[in-house]
Amino acid sequence: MAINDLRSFLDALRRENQLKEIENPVDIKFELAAIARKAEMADMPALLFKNVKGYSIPVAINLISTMKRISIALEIDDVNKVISHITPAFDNPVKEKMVSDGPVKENNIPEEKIDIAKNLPIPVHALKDNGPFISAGVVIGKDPESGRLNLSYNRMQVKGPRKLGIHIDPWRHLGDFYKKAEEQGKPLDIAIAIGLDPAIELAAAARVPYSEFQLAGALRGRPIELVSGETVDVEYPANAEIVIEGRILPKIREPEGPFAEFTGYYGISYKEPVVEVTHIVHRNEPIYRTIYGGSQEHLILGNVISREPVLYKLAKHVDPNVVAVHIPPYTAGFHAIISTKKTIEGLTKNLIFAALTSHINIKHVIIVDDDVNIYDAKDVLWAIATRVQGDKDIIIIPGAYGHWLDRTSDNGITTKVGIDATKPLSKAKEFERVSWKDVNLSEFI
Ligand SMILES: Cc1cc2nc3c(=O)[nH]c(=O)nc-3n(C[C@H](O)[C@H](O)[C@H](O)COP(=O)(O)O)c2cc1C
Ligand SMILES: [Mn+2]
Repeated sequence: MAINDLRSFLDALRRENQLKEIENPVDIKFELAAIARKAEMADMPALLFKNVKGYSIPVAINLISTMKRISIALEIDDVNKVISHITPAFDNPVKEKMVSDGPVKENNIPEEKIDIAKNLPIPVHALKDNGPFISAGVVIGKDPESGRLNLSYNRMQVKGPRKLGIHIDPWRHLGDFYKKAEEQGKPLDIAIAIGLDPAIELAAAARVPYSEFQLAGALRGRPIELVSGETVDVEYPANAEIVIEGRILPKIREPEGPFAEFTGYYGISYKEPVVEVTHIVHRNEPIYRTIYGGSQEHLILGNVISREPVLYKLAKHVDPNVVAVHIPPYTAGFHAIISTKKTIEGLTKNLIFAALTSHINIKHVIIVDDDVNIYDAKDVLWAIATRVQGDKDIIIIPGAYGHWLDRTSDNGITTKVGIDATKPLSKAKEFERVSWKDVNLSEFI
């Protein structure tokens, strides 16, 4: 059956042994996320916590931590085809479809009954996160001028029964809409959609000049169905598990955070806008969805999936013999690794420039030969260990622009480094890798 919501995705993960359902009771504070962290680091399946102490709503996490799970999410049979499936979707948006009703409207919590931390199992994730945060809520806003919709992730700290802090980098589309509303002294209506078709989760992390629902539609090859809000002038997915309606208030800024950042460090506390919650709708037996800060799925969503297609295009442009590219989520998205079938000495250095221009976050580039598995950090480090001479194979470019959250940078001004870990062509014979008979382990062990 086609995947069109969170539950059909969970079914697909279950069928592929990629979901572990946990019946043991867990604490919403620290414990749930700590279990998810250990499980993700140990390459375990996605998790569905069915017994969260004090709540009747289960919590799903680590759903798209790996490319394999993303291939399941997008119903692509070959994990190696994920990036080539996603790339053309960006240029072929599929318009949303309005429907009059949907499962998300099966239940509602009116204003007077809202106490968000009691209504929903919102975890406190890392030990120094400043309280419970909604982290996998896709925020849907509408441009006050053009009326177009926008999707983005914005962490939201629970601050009161109907009050959330919202972290919005001002250059984001949502920041732009909020500025326009604020200039007119008006609040900005939003819907926070939680527990979604993973195509919508993936699209929400991308930056496109049109509604990200249309990118999700392109990924699915059919329009995403939306219903209108009850108390807000914003549309949201008919099949969402839970939607929180509210408005970002004008002219108010309050401290928000810290919260674990994608870099693996704590962010600092910022003065951020505040959301007043007006209404909650949810499906029968809803499922809550969360992402812990700095997780592999946080990185894959924000730093890998939307950047690898650009990296691949630029690398192929410079060197048609490029085999594969990867931005490993475990490097905070700061590394790019490229493998190529080297035929000309020197071109591997040009590949370093290609990677550095693919995204400002790329800080360290590693080029390897095609016998190195770029998805295996051990193999890549081995290539650096055995194929690099520091004086010839490392390029250093100081004073370039990077990400300001890189704590070693000077407000984003950073040093870029390229490592050419390919074998010198002239000595190829001395680099013959040790080879082994091909055996099937399961026949013996
Ligand atoms: C899990 C996750 C959490 C994020 N949290 C925030 C956040 O708190 N504030 C923010 O401005 N961007 C955050 N981002 C980044 C934006 O949501 C993302 O880049 C999105 O594409 C921005 O939307 P826009 O391009 O439509 O402006 C987060 C991304 C992910 C994947
Ligand atoms: Mn956008």
